[in-house]
Amino acid sequence: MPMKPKLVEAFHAQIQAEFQSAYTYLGMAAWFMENNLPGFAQWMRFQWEEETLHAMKLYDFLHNRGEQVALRAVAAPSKKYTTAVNVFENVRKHEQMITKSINDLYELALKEKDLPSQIVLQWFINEQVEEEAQVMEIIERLKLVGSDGPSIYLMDRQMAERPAPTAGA
Ligand code: OFO
Repeated sequence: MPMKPKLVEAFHAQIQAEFQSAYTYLGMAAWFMENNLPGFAQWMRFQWEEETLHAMKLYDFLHNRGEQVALRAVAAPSKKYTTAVNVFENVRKHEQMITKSINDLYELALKEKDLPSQIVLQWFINEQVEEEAQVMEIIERLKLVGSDGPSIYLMDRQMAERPAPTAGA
């Protein structure tokens, strides 16, 4: 069954938002590299991959529904960060915005009575809960560590242990 044009448009906007997330996190990976925190940089690179997988999940969904995929431009990410906590505060703000856009998209799928869209978006609703919780945990740990060099070094090594994302992530 074809999707309503308004819903397709909203999916296009969400694909753009996921690619924007990916690009933003790739910019943050570069900042961490430049600030001698390779573990955090690796974590961000995996986050870039994960966001790309999110975008592709929506991309494939539209294609499987017989709809066209219209890719939109993504903006250059900011690199004006001050500290690791500041980077993750920006991630938190960004993810809260993404959560809102996923929730709005789900509301629209409900309104349009599009059941397959609702199901695919339920996965994203759960994912956003996880993403926000994960970022909050990192912020809390960073605040605990403060400016203690050896603790930052240790945390950087732990961040590097994050496994590579998979399509189900
Ligand atoms: Fe796609 O979850 Fe973050 O943005």
